[in-house]
Amino acid sequence: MKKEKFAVDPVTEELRKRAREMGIRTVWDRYRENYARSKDAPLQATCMTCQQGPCVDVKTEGVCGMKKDIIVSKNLVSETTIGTSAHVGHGRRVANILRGVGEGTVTAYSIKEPEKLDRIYRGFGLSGANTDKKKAVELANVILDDISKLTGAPRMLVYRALEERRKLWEEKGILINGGCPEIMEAQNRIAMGMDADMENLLLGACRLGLVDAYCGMYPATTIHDILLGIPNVIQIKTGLTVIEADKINLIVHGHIPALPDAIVRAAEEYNADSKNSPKVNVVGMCCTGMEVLMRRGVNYAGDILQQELAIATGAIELVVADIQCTQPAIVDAASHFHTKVITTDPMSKIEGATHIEFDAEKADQIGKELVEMAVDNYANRDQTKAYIPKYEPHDMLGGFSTEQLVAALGKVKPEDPVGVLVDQIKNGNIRGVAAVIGCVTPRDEYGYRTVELVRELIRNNVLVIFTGCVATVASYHDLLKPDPMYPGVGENLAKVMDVIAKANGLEALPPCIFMGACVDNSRIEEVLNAVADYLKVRIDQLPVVASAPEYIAEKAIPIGFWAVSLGIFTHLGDQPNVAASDRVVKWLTEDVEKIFGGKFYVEADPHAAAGKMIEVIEEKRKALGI
Ligand code: BF8
Repeated sequence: MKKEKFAVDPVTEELRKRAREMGIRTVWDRYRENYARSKDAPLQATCMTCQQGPCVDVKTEGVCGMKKDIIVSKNLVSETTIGTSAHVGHGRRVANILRGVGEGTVTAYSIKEPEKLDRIYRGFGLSGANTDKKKAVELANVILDDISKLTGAPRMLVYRALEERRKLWEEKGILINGGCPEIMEAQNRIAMGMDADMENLLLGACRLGLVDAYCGMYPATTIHDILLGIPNVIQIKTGLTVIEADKINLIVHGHIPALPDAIVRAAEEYNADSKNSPKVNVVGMCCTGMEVLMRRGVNYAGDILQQELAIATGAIELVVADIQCTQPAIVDAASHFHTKVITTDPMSKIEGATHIEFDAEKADQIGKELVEMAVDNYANRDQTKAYIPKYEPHDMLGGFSTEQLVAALGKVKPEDPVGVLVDQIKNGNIRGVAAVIGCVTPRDEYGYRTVELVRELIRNNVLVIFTGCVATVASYHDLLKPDPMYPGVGENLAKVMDVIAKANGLEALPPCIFMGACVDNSRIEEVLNAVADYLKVRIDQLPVVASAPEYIAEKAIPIGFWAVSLGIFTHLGDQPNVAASDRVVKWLTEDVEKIFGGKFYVEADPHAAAGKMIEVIEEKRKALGI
């Protein structure tokens, strides 16, 4: 059968062309140039950390005698540490905001979800606080203690991970202490003349995966929910054409939704005044965009690859970036227009951008200032240079927090919501669950890997759960658009979705379920834990797989190690930089399975990857006797 050509999002294509014509360099241009120069780089084992070297493209051992396998493992630990630090830094920032809200120094946010606060507070074994504010302070202090303490497992891990996993991690020697000491020791073990045991190093990477989850992602999701609201089903639009030619366009970009929330409020206030015209159009980008999409229904302009393209519309007044995934090149793109780029975090400045530091105690004031700045900058827009392709944005239904998912299932069977999902997995209407997460890559046609992979999974009745930028491209191919015909969805899966939709008064569910930003991978573990607990089996026995078909950020590496340590078969579209060592590749893709029940699997071709993931799901079903 002749394969149909993959249809790339036409808006992205059109704006790439425009960027080229205007001399605006995009990620695709830089990718081509750099990759052309270093296409063999992924095969190299290079150590740059001591002055005996650098030992470049080591064939057997470095000057110090470190074997190639160790260099490769050490570099992987280094990359994992960076990714982990990013998420722990995120957790720390929002824990400080929660504490400020509790202490009364931060007034721009409030406890929006006292029930969730109380649930987590009690889940942590805390008691005695008689007000929400006191609970907030205590909870924030415990989370900050989890991040900093020298000994003892983080309370979040003890609370969230299943006991069986915690015991296994302890037995295998990877049960972690506080987040920062773990990160420090990870750096320590890769110093010159330190850890030269491949398995020990790679188990160290697994440790970092746990740090990322329980000192980074979980704290972030939990606190975002408590302060900004637990997401509920919400309808939004996605795509670069949510940028509107006749409006003042302000992009919120990065990962932490605190300042964006204040910006959205300030924009609403500005727009409510009938004297003010044109109106301000706040749109989202990367994971910050997903956070405000989930909770505030803010339309989503684009993912990591599209940041220059958004600016190339010539219709962006302001880009406000907090942390992570901001390509410094947006400053160059902005220099072609009137667009101003604002950085807001002291660890994430960009040369050529304006830095306005975020201070939670002044969030409302800063939010207003930024909206005013966008309004003022509109006067500088050259309308002859503004260009937005003539395509409608895409519909997307998001907002599936764990709580929302359980509530939706509860409408089918109030006394047993998890049982609804479990029954459908057991009877085979849902063959299994695939968590498809992570970024988008410039390596091949935009979105090709994700979209083709997911189409194949849902056609085979595998329920796909999304977090992160991969959901963007999925939405451009209507994989997040509710459609009662359930196009492309396997008949049995479609029937299940339809029953759940109808029970909730919805016309349809989307073909895939969007659970939020990358930190919201924590929500996925909550769902898996609930299902494993219900069935009284281990996570590694469930017909569940994970995939990061287009991962690019370092943060994906610890997430991958966490998934594998949870016992999940984890597909990566690209291999991390480990190809120079067959031993390391074998450990990651085979040996680790004997320890935790999960392993990595690398495959760039989405059809082959989907086939393998379905095969694993079927094997697990067989082993469970379902
Ligand atoms: O935080 S924004 S490019 S790193 S997926 Fe990937 Fe996108 Fe970055 Fe995950 Ni979220």
